[in-house]
Amino acid sequence: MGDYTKLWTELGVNLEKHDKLCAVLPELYGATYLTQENRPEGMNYFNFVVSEIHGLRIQELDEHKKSGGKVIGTFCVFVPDEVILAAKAVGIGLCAGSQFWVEDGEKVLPRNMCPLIKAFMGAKIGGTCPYFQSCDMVIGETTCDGKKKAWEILEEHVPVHVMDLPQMKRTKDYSSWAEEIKDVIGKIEELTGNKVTVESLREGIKIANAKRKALKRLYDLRKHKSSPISGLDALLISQIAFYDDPHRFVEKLNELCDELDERVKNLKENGKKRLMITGTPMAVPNWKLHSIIESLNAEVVVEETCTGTRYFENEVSEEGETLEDLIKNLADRYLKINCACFTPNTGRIDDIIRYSKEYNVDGVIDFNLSFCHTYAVEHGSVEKALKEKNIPVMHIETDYSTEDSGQIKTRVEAFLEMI
Ligand code: BJ8
Repeated sequence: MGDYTKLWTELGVNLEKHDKLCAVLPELYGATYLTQENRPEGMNYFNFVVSEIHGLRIQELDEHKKSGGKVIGTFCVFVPDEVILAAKAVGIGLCAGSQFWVEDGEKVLPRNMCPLIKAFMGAKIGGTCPYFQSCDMVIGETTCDGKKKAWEILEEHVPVHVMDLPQMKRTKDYSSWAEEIKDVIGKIEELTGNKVTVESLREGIKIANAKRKALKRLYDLRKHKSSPISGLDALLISQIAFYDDPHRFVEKLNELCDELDERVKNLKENGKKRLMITGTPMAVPNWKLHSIIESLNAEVVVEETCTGTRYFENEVSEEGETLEDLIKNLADRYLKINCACFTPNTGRIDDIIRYSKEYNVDGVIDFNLSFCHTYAVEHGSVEKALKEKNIPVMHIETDYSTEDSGQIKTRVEAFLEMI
């Protein structure tokens, strides 16, 4: 990575602390990713993105801001990217996946809280995330209790708009979610000075759909036995989708998929167990579970998570003549996401069963970030439904630290022997 000290200083990054973060990542990435054998050539682009994670992309955001554009941070796949794109702003997913940020987060949040929330909060209050520092506004949502209350603290550091996500899926909830989308459009228009029109929103929908199509293409390739790409690499691509330039991302991912299309023609079965991961998201650089699994005789072939299928399943209809029509299309698509913050949430169980067949999995690991109660409670229903279909399942609850890695490895090994 080049020297971005001037840029980071302008953004108010805590340079001393940030240096420590920058020292950890290359080592972790090298050990986790660059030791994999037979990686597709197309992964070189994604290697490059990681090598410049706090450099080139931040510079792009800076150039966008200097030419009058705005940057908006988000934390949940319910926040519609389409409206951010329609207002010519740049959306950045800010969910944080490193233990590095947890300590600062714990200065203002209880320790017995989900690491994802502690990490994004720590990234902001410690001033160690240039993406966060680049944001003119962040959009939160009322999903889980932890995030809901975290916005109140975050507001002291950056302007926050909170979308009130319904927690049921009745007809009136669809209308209220459409109203929330209208409200956020107003907020974004105010921030950017750009009007969201039928044309610009339709364009935003097209861009977001292209990203979904490319991710779906990648995931469909993973259905091959054996998968032409490791779970680790697929996870990385999903994580990068949240902050890379969407046009470039789609182009590079489609190039990679072209290469994988060729690969699958000569693929031989590698004898590895095929696993699905379900549950809570894995924000960059949380590669812990995939790395453990793929160090054994197994491969992750699908993630039913928000850094997986929940991010790209179901496109938004581009049909409609009015803004109202397009907003309704957005509300309809977004409320198809099956997050455990909804009650009931039987759609998620149906998804898991469907994916287990489509991806031909030998077993499922239900992954739970510590203290994420909604997913922990839902584990019972996930387990019951999978057992009824004779699909082996195990529950892993963990955080971002590496202290329990040995223990998790032993448990996964035993699970693999059992299946
Ligand atoms: S749609 S999963 S991205 S809320 S922060 S709920 S892990 S305790 S991230 Fe999520 Fe949107 Fe749902 Fe997806 Fe649990 Fe942690 Fe809360 Fe979390």
